[in-house]
Amino acid sequence: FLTNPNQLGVVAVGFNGGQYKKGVEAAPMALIESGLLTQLRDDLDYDVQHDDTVHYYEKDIPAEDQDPEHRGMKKPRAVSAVTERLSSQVYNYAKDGKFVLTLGGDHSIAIGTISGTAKAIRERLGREMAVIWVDAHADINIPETSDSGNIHGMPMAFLTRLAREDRRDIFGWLHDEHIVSTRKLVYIGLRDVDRGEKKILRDNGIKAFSMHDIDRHGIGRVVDMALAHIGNDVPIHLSFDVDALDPQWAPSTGTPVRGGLTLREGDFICECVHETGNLVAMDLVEVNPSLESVGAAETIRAGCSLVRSALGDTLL
Ligand code: HAR
Ligand code: MN
Ligand code: MN
Ligand code: MN
Repeated sequence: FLTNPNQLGVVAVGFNGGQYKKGVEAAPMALIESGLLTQLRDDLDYDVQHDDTVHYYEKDIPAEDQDPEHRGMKKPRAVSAVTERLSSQVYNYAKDGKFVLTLGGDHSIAIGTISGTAKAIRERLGREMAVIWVDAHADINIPETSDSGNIHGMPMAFLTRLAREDRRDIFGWLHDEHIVSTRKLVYIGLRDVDRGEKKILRDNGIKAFSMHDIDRHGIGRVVDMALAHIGNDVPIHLSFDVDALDPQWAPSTGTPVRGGLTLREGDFICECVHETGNLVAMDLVEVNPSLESVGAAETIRAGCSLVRSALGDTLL
């Protein structure tokens, strides 16, 4: 086993500083209040470790006037401080062999989660980890290709070292042990990729399955191809942006894009990744309960379903 069976560490990160819409910080509490952790304990027999508070990390975050733009990035010091602390929190669970579930928050938090598991897996198993990134977006802008300056559109660039910064207070804390190889990254569900990002994907030969590929081959073959690219017996970190789902199933998210995955396709991806036995961590991000108030309950329900699927609920 890559993780101790049924040992689950939960990290709740109510952070919204990687983009500009308020509300995504309330998602961890909304997911927990809807019964997610109780279900994992009672129905799935996980030994769930969670301190029952949502971390806003407010005291770590520099005041806005102390955090001017840098290379066009918005709130770079705030995102760096939060993700640095998150990285060690995730690392501490993962180094003990626990499966780490992180509830976001916007997708900038993946800088913290993935760096933390990558480091723990290197130390504990002497292995490089793979990342499956399920999203409408590639989130691999370098600061210079980003139109928005929002860091939730850049996490994979920092995690692969396609973007780097030496100043410690702006992601300079990311060291070799935190980094993921572009060869070990696979995307599923892409349909809104910026021009600069397409070039980055092409130039670096990064494996990506768009909605077009899913229409052509079906979700079953796409997941098989994605897992084949990663290879057998490679630890996997699944980073699931709820906007990968079609807005019909997940309307309450900051940047919805039509033409996405059905909830069943999303659950299917999670089930297949669970079935490999190699999943070591999962992020669920970009649920924003304050957007599309009628759809909030549905979006939360979809998020819970994805997590349960990744943790083995829906398999017989
Ligand atoms: N690509 C755009 C940008 O960089 C939009 C990114 C939207 N990101 C998320 N996460 N919602 O996937 O600003
Ligand atoms: Mn994303
Ligand atoms: Mn997205
Ligand atoms: Mn853009």
